[in-house]
Amino acid sequence: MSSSPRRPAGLPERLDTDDTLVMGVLNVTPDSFSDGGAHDDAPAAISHGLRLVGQGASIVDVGGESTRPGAPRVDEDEELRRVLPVVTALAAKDIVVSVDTMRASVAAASIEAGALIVNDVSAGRADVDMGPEVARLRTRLGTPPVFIAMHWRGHSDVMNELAVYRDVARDSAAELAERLSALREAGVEDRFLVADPGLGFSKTGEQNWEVLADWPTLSSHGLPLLIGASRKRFVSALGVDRDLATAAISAYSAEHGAWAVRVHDVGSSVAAVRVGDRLRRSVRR
Ligand code: PMM
Repeated sequence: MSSSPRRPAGLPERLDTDDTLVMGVLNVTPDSFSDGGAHDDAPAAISHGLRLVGQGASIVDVGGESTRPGAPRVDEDEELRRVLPVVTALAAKDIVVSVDTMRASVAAASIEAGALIVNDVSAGRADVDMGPEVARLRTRLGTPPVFIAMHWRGHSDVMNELAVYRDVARDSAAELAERLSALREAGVEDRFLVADPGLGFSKTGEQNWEVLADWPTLSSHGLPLLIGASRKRFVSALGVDRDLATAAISAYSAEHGAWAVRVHDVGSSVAAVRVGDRLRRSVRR
């Protein structure tokens, strides 16, 4: 459906597949709305990460700062304390780890600890050093890290007030395109970039559905795409099992050619992306 590259450079060969990948969420935070802080200590978080891989996750996304609407920021030392032992242990098992952070210093320390991907929900807006730092970094595989750049308008304490658009799909894609240009100017190469529409970030329930429904606009960046709908309010608001509803969005995303989906419940989305992949291959273009 889209002619965008299917996947970024810089990852192990086993991820060189046309199948949509499943990224498992590992929030190492006491205030995460998703897991209630159940993994706020390294051993529990590490075993949860291994469980995600066992269920079929190709990537584990480790985050030490909640981005839940209204959440306060954590300081840098605390963020490092939460993520580094987990990144180190999972990377030592040759697991592909991404670090979900808005801080260049945390990105750098995590790449040093073995992560291969920097997932910055602010796409370099929260920390001006992020773009140049990621361009400079080299992973344990000897390449720059993959950089996931998401559409973002502001920190969690204010983001719900910022959900004002003329046309949410087009406006948010245009804003992300500006960020992508800034990152390229900072030296991040296109082949390491992934775009993410930022579902649930400064968008009302209805606006999230409008963004997701407009796949041509969503995929207009000419980059691999990551979709993160898992357990978000607009999904829970359907009033059905939020992981099954997330899996349905995973099938839709795979059918449209997403590179990866970011989910909490890996098993259901692994099955769902297989259906989406299978359909995509049989669609007459
Ligand atoms: N959503 C959350 C956190 N990080 N990263 C990317 N790239 N895309 C997302 O949609 C995204 C993200 C918030 O969800 P969580 O608190 O359940 O992890």
